[in-house]
Amino acid sequence: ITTQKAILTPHAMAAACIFCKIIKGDIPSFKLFENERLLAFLDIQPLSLGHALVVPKHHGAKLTDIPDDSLTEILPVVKKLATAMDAENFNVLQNNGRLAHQEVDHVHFHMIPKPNQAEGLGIEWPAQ
Ligand code: DGP
Repeated sequence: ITTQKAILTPHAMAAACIFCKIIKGDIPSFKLFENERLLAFLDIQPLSLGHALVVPKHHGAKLTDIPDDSLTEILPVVKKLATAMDAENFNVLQNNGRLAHQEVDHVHFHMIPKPNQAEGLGIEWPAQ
């Protein structure tokens, strides 16, 4: 039994990264927005209709691995998606590390619309 962890080079980590494969087009995704530095696409396990992910194209596992100028571009894209979806109620979520429920080690911001589930019943979503 070996307890040693495999050590991957940054290049090998990016090569194994599922979001890098989506960015490269090796894995299909439903793209919502793209420029040279960022990609936004629909989450494959949506918590609600329109659940989107915004990722920098450059591989970095956590928020702390991403240069500031790359970070400042992300929130305006999150805002663009929320506006485009008319999401009056939505959560922006960003997990770092396993204990914080990060499953994919490539920085990503969730934009999760909160549809008014009571709408069909004619009930207003309660203020929280
Ligand atoms: P997190 O727990 O914050 O690391 O969220 C990772 C999200 O990534 C999770 O909601 C599901 C999503 N996801 C994982 N694999 C894929 C994939 O291959 N395609 C897409 N579109 N989303 C994925």
